[in-house]
Amino acid sequence: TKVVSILDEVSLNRALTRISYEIIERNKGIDNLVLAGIKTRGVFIANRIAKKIEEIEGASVPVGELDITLYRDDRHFPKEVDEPEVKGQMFPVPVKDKVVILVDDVIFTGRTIRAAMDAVIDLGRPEKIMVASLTDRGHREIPIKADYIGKNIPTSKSEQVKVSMKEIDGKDAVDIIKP
Ligand code: 3GP
Ligand code: 5GP
Ligand code: MG
Repeated sequence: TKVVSILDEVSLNRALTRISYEIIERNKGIDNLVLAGIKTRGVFIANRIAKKIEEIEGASVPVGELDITLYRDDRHFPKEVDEPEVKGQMFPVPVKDKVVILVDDVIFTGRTIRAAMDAVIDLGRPEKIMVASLTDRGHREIPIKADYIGKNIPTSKSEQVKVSMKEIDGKDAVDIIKP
């Protein structure tokens, strides 16, 4: 295997700063915003974006957590037969009439985001749902797009995107693992 560096600590941080500004700009402020981090690394990313938004705007954005795993969780990597489903959620605020931004580290087939949308809609009717992802590796299997993207990473299906975050991996980085 070969490891190719895509983002280092500095460029990863800049990507999240840009996304934070884009979120504020496109929503004309932060009044109605709720961030929904998708476990595991999506939650760390959501919290970092919330911190940046607070630094920029001087007001806080609530962050909720969605736990979405493949319905068979005895395997680390998915097969076609597995479909992501919601295991749990922790939301500090209602989503009714809010702009809910789903936040994840990697968007790939889009199925995780679809499950996350179902979970959010089950909680109440948001005004709007948007998607922010640190990386987009392509290969969508359903018509879902990300509204805010840190880095587009063209990959083959056999490649893997490795996202490391200080909170659990001890460093900030995005790499491609080539088989
Ligand atoms: P995450 O919980 O931070 O997103 O799915 C468990 C972990 O395995 C994920 O961490 C993710 O980083 C990693 N992973 C790598 N490749 C894949 C993949 O193709 N699908 C899924 N679901 N996870 C992957
Ligand atoms: P999707 O449901 O879009 O296929 O996959 C999205 C979820 O699976 C994300 O939460 C992401 O963490 C994980 N995932 C899919 N592909 C990759 C990958 O190549 N690398 C990493 N790190 N995670 C991935
Ligand atoms: Mg993830």
